[in-house]
Amino acid sequence: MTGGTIHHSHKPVNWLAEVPEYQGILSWLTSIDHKQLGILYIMSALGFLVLGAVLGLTMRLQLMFPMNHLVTQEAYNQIFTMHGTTMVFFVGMPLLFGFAVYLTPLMIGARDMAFPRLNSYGFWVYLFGAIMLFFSFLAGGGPSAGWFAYPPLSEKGYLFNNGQNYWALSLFVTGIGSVATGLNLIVTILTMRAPGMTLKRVPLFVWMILMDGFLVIFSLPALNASLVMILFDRILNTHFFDATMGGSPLLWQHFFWFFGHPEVYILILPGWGAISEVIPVFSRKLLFGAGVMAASTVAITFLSFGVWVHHMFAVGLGFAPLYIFAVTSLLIAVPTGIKVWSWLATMWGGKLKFTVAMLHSMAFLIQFTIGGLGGVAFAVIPIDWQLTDSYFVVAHFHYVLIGGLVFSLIAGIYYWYPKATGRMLSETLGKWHFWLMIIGFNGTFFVMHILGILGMPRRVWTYPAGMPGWSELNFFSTCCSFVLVASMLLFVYNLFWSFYHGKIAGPNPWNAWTLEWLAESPPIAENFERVPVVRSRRPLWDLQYGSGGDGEEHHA
Ligand code: HEM
Ligand SMILES: [Cu+2]
Repeated sequence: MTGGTIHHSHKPVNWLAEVPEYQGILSWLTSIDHKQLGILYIMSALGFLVLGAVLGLTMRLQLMFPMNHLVTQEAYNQIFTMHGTTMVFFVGMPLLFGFAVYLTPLMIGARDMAFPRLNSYGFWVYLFGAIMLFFSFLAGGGPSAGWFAYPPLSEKGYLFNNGQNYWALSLFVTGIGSVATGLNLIVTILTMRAPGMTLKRVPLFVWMILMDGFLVIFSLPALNASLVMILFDRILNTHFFDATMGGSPLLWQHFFWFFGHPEVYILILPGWGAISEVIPVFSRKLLFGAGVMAASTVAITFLSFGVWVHHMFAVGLGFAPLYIFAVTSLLIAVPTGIKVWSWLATMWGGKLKFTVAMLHSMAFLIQFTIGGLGGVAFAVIPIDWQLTDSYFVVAHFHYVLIGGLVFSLIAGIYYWYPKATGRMLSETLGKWHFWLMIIGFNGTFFVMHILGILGMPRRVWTYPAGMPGWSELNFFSTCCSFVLVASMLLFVYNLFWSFYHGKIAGPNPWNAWTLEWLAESPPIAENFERVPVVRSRRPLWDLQYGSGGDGEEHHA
């Protein structure tokens, strides 16, 4: 049951493993509780992260020396395709949905999502789709046309094994789950908020999840439509993307990037949301310019549907579209820049507390800015023409995806782990993890900017000896990638170790002020005994010290 009933009978438990409703594997397999589903999403995303990292490490090992023969060329193609697809669709998407479905009801004072069964449907459909893609290895070989699968390469004439069919079917299935979950999040946020929680008072994280929901429901159908078309081309001999029969490979690129560009914002928005909760709490100040922050998210949501052609500057579209899309792409830097300044201004003059969550947030700020500046560089057409499909691109999107998305959501895990499990993560292990990750990540990917400028193309299986700097930089990058993977293993170890041995957290270990910290850790089955009337953007502060309206003058 959702809504209505309130548990009066429960005994307080302060550790996830003791929650009676969650015991036994069946309780997890059949759950429609948003908290369990959130944890399932996050755990499976972390599982796929390990898989994806193994693939990444294999590529780095292959590229460690010139003329290396660790894997074959065909295997390398499958590996980078599976790596990119896994990271974007089976790590990034479930990780953000995990945070969204776990936290949204708690943060708005609701008992569950609007449609709890649809919520469980979304998760299982995603997991089924993801496993189906890996099944392709048992059915004749993985896909090998890259994560954006441009025709004609992805057409049957060039790739006749079944991998590409699995690829299209798998993403089609997970796409259905994503749209279901996106809708569910929108309806939940619009209709299930606690009394008094106006849209102006929802935490920034929730606001960004609302925008994320809109991005999901408007962009993923475009991908799914094009996936059906490529499947028809491959299986039913239609010719949507076949130029020799009057079709257009460019059409695929338009469809794919109409989805693909918003997708990068789908991936990064929850990270921004997490940062917007973590930085204020560990600066002991309300978020600076929260209204502007919300407005700039809306602006980015709209703009992100109008920039897709910047992925196609090199295909020969003529100058008018190039100029238009260069300008819209540069425009996105404005609201994004506003966000970075807001986070900095929140820290400015605050009482900073350098917890591991805060450290990851600060690293996010620097690394995401580097990634973002790389993006601005690509919006400048001549620079794009020079650097497109070089390792500069690989550097750029890993700075956004790891430096931005992964760092910020790890900050979120350190911050909310006590809420979900009832125990604190070890800060000592966390600091080791943090510094190893900083060294490993920047060492691996920063030098790729230089490799790109020196002319190394992306998606190459090997390279000749004696190219300027290539051997040294590739060797260095691979060594650092081992440090990166070691740091991730330490993090996973911390997750398990702290689950059994971490300090008991209590409801509000960070002295934060949003509603999820009112619930017990872990929260009871329907989240709250009683939700207070919300009078400002910091309801827990109001409970403690009385309400001061919506002003931002109070510094805790
Ligand atoms: C252990 C960490 C990682 C390592 C060592 C790594 C390494 C690499 C390398 C070497 C490539 C270039 C392949 C080539 O062009 O030949 C690549 C591509 C890519 N990576 Fe990663 N990566 C890591 C983590 C991630 C993460 C966390 C994400 C996203 C969340 C990601 C997303 C991608 C994407 C989308 C591609 C493009 C694949 C394609 O061209 O089809 N990577 N990665
Ligand atoms: Cu883009």
